[in-house]
Amino acid sequence: MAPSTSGIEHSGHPVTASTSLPSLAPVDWAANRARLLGSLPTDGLVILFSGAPAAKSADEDYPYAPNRNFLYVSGLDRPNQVVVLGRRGGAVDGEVAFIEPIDPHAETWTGKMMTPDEARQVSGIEDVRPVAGWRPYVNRLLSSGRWPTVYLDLERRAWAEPPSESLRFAHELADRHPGQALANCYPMLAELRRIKSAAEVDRVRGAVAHTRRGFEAILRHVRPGCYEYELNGHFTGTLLGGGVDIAYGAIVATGVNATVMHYITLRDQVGADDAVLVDAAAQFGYYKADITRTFPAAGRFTAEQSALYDVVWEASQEATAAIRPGLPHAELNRITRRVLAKGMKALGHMRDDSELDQYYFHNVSHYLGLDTHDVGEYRELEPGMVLTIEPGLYLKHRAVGIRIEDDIAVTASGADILSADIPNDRRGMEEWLAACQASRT
Ligand SMILES: [Mn+2]
Repeated sequence: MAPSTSGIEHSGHPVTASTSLPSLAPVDWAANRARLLGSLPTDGLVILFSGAPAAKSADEDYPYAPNRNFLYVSGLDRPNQVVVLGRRGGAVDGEVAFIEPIDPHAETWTGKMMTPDEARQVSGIEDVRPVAGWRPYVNRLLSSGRWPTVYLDLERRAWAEPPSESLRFAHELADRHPGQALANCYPMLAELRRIKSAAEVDRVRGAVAHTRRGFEAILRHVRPGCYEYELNGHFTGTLLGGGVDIAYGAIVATGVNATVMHYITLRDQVGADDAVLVDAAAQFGYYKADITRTFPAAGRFTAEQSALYDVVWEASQEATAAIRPGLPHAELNRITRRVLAKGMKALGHMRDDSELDQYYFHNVSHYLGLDTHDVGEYRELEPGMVLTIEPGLYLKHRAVGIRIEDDIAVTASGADILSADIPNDRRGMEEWLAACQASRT
């Protein structure tokens, strides 16, 4: 059964949004399940968890975000959901979604819960049961001895990370079924998520379109003397006010603050000669954009900012032009470094290429998708990958940081620049800024 887009999918935007805005492309979650099961080395059960909100303080939780690997195989996005998938003879043999049963009392306090029918429609999984039943269900299957391996998403980014639901269950499983083979399906999920379907690419494209509107709100309101948090407010307000979620906490960094990679303080006042760097984006149906633009607070870049901007822009152009299937991902950074070093030497900021590390110290590209820094190993580019190109130069002693970040899908013949509608060259940026300021009411 094909997953529905009938407004049931709670993906962070109203399906009835303005017609000028993109509509939500339906992702075939069932196909993702089939691909995952097909990529497993042995038959068995895959058990994935949506997760639960983390406690913040007193009776308050942090905002809930569904586990992205769970979402990828189900489209489901509510807390305390579990999906159990069976693979036998290399093919799908049994799919069950366990969800919280409707609780009228809970609905009075926190709103409507997902019904079994909604879960079926979103996920394409026909067998939907109350979540309390998932352990007995798995126990029954494992007791039959017919499922050689249990696969869990045992992603672990840091040794000290708090244990995930999967890890806690791995311990339970070893206790209850000590002979049962256990394996980690995270590497297979990460491998699959590298390559996006057309619908997934369209969701990123939609996120980019919403992001553009957020940037326009910033460009309408920026002026010397305004505060970084005001600009963030205009960006966030435009997105949230349109029913669209933000992808990550925005970086709005004026002057020297733009040389801090993850500047999130956002308290400073924009100076008259400042270049303002904004790294901000929307997410659309859980797929994220990741866009950075740098613009002059007073409308025109200074001569020094202009020269640096053009070097960064040239790097972005050359790296983007190189994108094609088969190119080693690391080559993008080599191209970037070559262009940036050449430009910095020509401007007299550097004498030797080795000095570039003082002014450019991140990678030029990462995958983009359900996560901002999307998962998967970096190898040769393949059609269906979505990645960023984001060269930058950061001169603390000159109080200027410039980055240009675009989102690009790799196609069979080269690159589809998803953010092509957002001006990124120096003149285009100044003209866009002027047009936005002129439309200010
Ligand atoms: Mn990025």
